[in-house]
Amino acid sequence: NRIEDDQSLEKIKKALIDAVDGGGGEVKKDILDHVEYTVARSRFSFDDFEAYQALAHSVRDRLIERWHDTQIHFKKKDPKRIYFLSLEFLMGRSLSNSVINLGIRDQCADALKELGFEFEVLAEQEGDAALGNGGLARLSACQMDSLATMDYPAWGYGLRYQYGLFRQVILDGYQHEQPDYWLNFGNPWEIERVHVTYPVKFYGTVEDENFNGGSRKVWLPGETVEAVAYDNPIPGHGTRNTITLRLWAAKPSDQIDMESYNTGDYINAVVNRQRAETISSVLYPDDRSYQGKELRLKQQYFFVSASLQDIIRRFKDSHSNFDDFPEKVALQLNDTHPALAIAEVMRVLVDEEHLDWNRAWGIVCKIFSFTTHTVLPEGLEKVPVDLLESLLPRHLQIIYDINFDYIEELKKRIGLDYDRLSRMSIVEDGAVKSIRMANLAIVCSHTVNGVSRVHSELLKTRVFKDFYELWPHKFDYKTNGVTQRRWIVVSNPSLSALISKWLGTEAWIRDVGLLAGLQEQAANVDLHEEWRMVRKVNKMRLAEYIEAMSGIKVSVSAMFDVQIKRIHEYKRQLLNILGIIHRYDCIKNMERSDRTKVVPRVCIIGGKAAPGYEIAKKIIKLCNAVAEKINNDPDVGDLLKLVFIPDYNVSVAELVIPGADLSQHISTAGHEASGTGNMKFLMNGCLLLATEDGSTAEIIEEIGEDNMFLFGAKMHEVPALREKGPTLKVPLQFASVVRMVRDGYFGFRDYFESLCDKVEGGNDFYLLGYDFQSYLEAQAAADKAFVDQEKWTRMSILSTAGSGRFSSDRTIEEYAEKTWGIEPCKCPF
Ligand code: GLS
Repeated sequence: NRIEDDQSLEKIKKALIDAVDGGGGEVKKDILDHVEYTVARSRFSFDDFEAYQALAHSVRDRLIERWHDTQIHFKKKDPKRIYFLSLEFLMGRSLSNSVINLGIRDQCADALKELGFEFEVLAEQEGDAALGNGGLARLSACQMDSLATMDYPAWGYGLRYQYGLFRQVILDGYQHEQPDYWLNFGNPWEIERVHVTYPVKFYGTVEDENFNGGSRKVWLPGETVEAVAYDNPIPGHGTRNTITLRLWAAKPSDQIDMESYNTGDYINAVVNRQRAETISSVLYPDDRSYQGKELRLKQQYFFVSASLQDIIRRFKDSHSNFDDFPEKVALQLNDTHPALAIAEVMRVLVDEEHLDWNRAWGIVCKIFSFTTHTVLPEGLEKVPVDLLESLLPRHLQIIYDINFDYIEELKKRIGLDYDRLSRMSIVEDGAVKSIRMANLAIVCSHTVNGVSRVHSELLKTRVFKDFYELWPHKFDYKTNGVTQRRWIVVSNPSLSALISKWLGTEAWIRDVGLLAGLQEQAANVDLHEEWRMVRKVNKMRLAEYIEAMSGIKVSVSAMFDVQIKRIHEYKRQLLNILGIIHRYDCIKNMERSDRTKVVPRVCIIGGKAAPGYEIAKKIIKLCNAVAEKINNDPDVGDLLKLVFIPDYNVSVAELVIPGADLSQHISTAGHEASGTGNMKFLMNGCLLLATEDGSTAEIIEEIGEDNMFLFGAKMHEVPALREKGPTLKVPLQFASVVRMVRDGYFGFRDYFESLCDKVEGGNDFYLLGYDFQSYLEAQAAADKAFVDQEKWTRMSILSTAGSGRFSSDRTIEEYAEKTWGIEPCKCPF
């Protein structure tokens, strides 16, 4: 879309004159200036990408003004601040979100139109910032949006990975991973702070030193790396407040290793320095499992140390007594990944600020809160002691000291119950002696949060039972939420406009409880008509995307049935695929005359498998193999299609969710800590087909069982069912669809054998066979409801209307009031 013809030139010249005259063309002028001076292209000739860059910089200028004002305001007021420490943030694209939150979406679109560009087209030019794996990371991003919107004095801290989550490429149906060098084309949404740097130290030894007649520990580190800040301003909606997400990048330290230079080994000295940069180079793609890798531990400490130096420096700017620290600072540990922060604060207070141990400990116990996001034992991080000892010798000593005091205290409370003491110890004495990061976080935090009510029950009764019995007051939960700004306003503008029209206000964008007002209109035929129209347009958009990406043509009158999330055995994408095979088989065996009764479906599956997770990769291959068969079977036609959407990420979700009729959240009960995809679909009026797991249990309370399709074993039934092993009854249909896969009906017989073995012969840990019958029944109920479009539309409206509780605004308010003890600090306009 290069502007070269004369007519466009004329337009631009006119726009320039308008701009100089101040004729409402401020944004236009800014865009053109950025084309010329930032992008360094002629203002008479620039393409879509360059226009995007110029627009992004114009928006960034406005963000920076607000951001400065906010920071000055926070400094003046000096409120208690929340520091949100997270190793992962899935921000996705920033342009649309920023202009909407700044309230300049229309202005930008108008300016672009005059320049011959379309806002939507430019928005697509932006890459997807994928500095995280899945739900946990996207949750952090949603929570940042809510913190800014609700005027909380907050900072996010994380790592600026050069390579985000890998790109998934599907070749012959198999997943391949390609590096995502997302910074290739620059990133206008960040500001490099070359002067905000801190040294981070590793390795070395700890020595005793005489001090005040006694002795103290001194860490003599062996390696120093520099952390450089990159600030990402996060604008709130309908407020001037714009907060900071500060991400750290590793750079070689300026401290010159004279030894190497003097030995004449100049090249190696430079290469060694460069190695420092690898610390922030790549995001670990494993979701919920940890392998005790040195680089991972280095990343954790690197971001924790830099963040704490920054936080402590800010505190010391206006305070001299560390006893005031808990009044000014709340530190949120997003999962155990930043748990080293606990040992680091102790180290700084004791070794560098020279507080005595007990005083430092008193402070530590007041500042940390911890949220755990898992129920799976393999999700709980353990760090081998050997690794910690070599990388962070002083921290290991500190953790040992904390553990010693704590175990002594514990003995007084629970007596000499050695089994329990050993379970509760921070140090695990096994084949590989390790530090249990979750235990460290629980012992040292004042609050331990779960992410849904069901999750919290599991924490109290199973995962952290011993701790709950000791400290019931520490345990709480804040059900996750997602931001309606991103998940309705940005991704579904037509629905957003429709909601505002029918509620007669846009106030729901900041006060999502107002969505409940749609309930009373749920039977209104005019609303129904408009609602269906919006949904249809979104489905058309999705259908175009599917065709462009896979060549598969799908009919928008079919039911779009979607399951998009990380591929995991417990999430049971395999159950979905086996259900599709069953549907296919039924259609094939049906009398022609009966086929008219079949509700046409487009089944859409998307998600990445961790690169080393073999079974998950086989599930992707199976999905593609089944799709190949079904989509090329003329006998089935539009009655059934299966599409695997490659490289699922935030931007893809923004496109897929508004176009879904039905979405599946079908984890084996008791395995999904919360789930947040279900909330995004719900807000968009998509009906849920789900098990009663994670946050779904709370969704049921809001919209009622009748407005969704529930199935499957309940959480309390699962252990007994597993006990039954091979004697557990499974329906014939299940055996028959698995047989089709085993027999090579979809090809790749040998390759799929181990996948089939996972769900048969007493190995069916996730109970696919047991749940199959009720799954099919729920699917049949969905078909039946879909035929009755009036009923379906009512259910859809009620889903959106009932989604208010699942806004991250509510979650953040709960954290602010109950856990962090912070107040809004609103920057004047
Ligand atoms: C996760 C859980 O698995 C999800 O259930 C949860 O919704 C999410 C956010 O709390 O956190 N834990 C994790 O390690 N990745 C997740 O998505």
